Amino acid sequence: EPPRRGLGHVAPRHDVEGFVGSFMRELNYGQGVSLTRSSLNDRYLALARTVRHHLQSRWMAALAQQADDQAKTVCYLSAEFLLGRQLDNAILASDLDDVVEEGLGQLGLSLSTLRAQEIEPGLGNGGLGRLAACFIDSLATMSVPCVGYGIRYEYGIFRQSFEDGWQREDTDPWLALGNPWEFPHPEHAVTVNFGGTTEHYEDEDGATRTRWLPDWDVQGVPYNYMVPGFRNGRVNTLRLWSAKATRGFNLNSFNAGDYVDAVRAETFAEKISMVLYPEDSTPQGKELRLQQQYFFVACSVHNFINQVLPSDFDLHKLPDRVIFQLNDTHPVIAVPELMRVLVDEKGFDWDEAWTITQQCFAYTCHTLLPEALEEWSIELMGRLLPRHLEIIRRIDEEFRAEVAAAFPGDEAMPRRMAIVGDHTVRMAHLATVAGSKVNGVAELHSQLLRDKVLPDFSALWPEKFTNVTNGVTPRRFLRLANRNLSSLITEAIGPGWVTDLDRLRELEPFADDPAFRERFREVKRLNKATLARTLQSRNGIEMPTTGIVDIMVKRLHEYKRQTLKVLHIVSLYEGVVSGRLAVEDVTPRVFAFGAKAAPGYAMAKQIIGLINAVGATVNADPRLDGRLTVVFPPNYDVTLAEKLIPAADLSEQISLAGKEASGTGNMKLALNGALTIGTDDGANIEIRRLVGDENFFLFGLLEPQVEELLAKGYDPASYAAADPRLTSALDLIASGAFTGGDASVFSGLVDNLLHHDRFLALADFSAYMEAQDRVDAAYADPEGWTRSAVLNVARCGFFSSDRAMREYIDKIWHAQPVVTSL
Ligand code: 26M
Repeated sequence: EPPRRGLGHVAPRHDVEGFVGSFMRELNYGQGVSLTRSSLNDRYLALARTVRHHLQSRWMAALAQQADDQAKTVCYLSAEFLLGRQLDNAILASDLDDVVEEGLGQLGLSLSTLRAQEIEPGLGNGGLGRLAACFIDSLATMSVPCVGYGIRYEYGIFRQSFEDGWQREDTDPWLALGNPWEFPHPEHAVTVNFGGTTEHYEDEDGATRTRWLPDWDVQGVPYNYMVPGFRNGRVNTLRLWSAKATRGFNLNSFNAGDYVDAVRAETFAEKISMVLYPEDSTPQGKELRLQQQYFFVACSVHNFINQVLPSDFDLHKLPDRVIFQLNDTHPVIAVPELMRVLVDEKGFDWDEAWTITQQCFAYTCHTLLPEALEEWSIELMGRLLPRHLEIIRRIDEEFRAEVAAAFPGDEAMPRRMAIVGDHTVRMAHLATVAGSKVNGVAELHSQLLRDKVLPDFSALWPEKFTNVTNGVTPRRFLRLANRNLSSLITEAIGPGWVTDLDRLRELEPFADDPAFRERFREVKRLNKATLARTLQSRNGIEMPTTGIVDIMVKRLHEYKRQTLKVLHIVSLYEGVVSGRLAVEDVTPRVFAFGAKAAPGYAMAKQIIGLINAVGATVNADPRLDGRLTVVFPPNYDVTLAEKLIPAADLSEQISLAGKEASGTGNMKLALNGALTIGTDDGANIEIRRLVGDENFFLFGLLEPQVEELLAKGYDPASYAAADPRLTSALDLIASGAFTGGDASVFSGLVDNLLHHDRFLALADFSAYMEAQDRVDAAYADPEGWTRSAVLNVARCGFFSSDRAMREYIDKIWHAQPVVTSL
């Protein structure tokens, strides 16, 4: 039925009175409670729904317009979207800050109390998932049509707590109190097939075709989320899929009519979207994980082709209307899926379908660690997705023939480059062969990707490889997370930086203005005080607010080298207790860690135990005069990041050169005025180039030196022997000084460092200590330090995810912004 007037919806009132009325209606009729009897959660839900109305009205307009525009849509396929809390972002995007503050005030409610009630959707592990969230924010702000496609995990990343300093994991029932931000559409559920066999048959024209005779299926129910642009009237969609058992669950291997088995089958199907896998490297090849990947990708491809595009759309023109961006290899099964849809379902010739498919995909790689490259066993792939395996084999055969033709006589080449290996399907190879473009996420990473990870492919198709350095959204990570600094910046240069971050350059002259610098320091002091209050109420942690706030927040991984940070702390501690260092000479510092370890990663969990053990000892030792404090709040997440980052003076980015693809926390910290102590790795390199050597503390081996050292044979013990501070620090840990005298607790960890040390922590120790001395010296000059900090802010506009999206659009997607009428 056509709408009777206008756009078919009413817009909510954008004033205090309208807000209060709407809020009270949501409370009374949405939640069914009076204001006086309402719980905190009632009030939060009513507020969220009230704010939501303002976005919904624009959302409906944007969707209507998109259909008219026939614009190219970016379909961002990602197994993870680490969104963070939604309320503040929605208020900011719809320019309701003042209205909400004032309206709640009239009702005697406080926004800060209500916002604390929101549980963040932790639908990602770390960098890759958070990047996806930043990208869709930027695309909405730039009015580029985009659908984010992913999984609505019932349980997000695990909740971390510490028991005697050891990590413990609990589930994350983030949906338990209700989710006001999602719109389920069970009427648009998509059927996803699994298992069974394939069958060849002759069609009416006598052509041989294939059909898949699957064994079981599940339904994918879409849940839509609004992705609002910053005050531009644009709202894009994030569509997350939830698995639901098919009505009259069709699992042939179960006995028909067996009621109890049927119910068991239901939980079997719904397991698919139950939980996020908590590994962010070293994939385990688990069957359920492959089910997740195919599940969301099949739903997404089907949704775009059959539900988003008009029903009469000519699929030969598909590349004009869509680009599927593969966020790492996790969604790469979309490639054979699109081939299957075009060839088996829509009747395309193979070659025609392949030409279309290749234009519709592009692939972003996020790693360099060989153990992180996904491979699936052929046996599993054949059992779960028999038709897809056939398609992959044909792609592989044709590709190997192409390689053989391009490099005649080189027999090793087609074997090395094969998609289907002896026992596994190599997903990165499939993504590279299928994608129109392949990109790394920082300059060094893209170069190493070409030279080290996929050298044969870059020889064959040099023009396929490109770089887009990552970025972060300035809305969430500066404007919202650091309101104090945002106000100061806006006072100085106006508000335009929020959507044009290069304009932060205009701050440069203020670095030389002593009054501005004093105000900048005041901002840091306020942010430190806020952090201290947060840690106190969140975890009962006592955090001093003077001295350097030195922050290392990221997943726990050996290559990121949290151990190197610990060795620095232990060495300072050992220096004071042994009398080598006078306590008055120790610069006061708060060392703040945030890190989750994958539950199965034993060494990472040991390192967490070590950080906590060292922290407990150091914090309690009166000989340090309170100058060194270790804080390690459990369960680092986006919400906590938003408190830690604005308070930071020093950003620790100390991965072994050549291992961190990019890093994005490094960008967030620099943008918030922290100076970086870092290696020549990932986006650190670009940060240093932009902010200037004199405003960055560089240390450590360069990537080629790492290669060289490993090639000639690395002996970590010799480095320990050569630096007495390192010997003493390792001895102190090994002695049991941090474990009540029990020397056995960390002996494995220390042995590993002395005899293996895969990531060369000991080789970089002396250089790191020397760089930390430079940090202390610089901090002793507050004016010089602040000048550097201001210049870090002024020169990091490049790291906006708006810029990253601009580059994807120009180099890879060739999409266009659409004009939205407010
Ligand atoms: C794979 C298989 C099974 C279970 C989980 C995974 C998996 C999940 C996430 C593997 C890797 C995952 O993420 C990798 C990641 O976060 N990489 C980071 O990406 C960031 C954004 O590009 C970069 O800034 C970081 O340097 C890079 O480590």
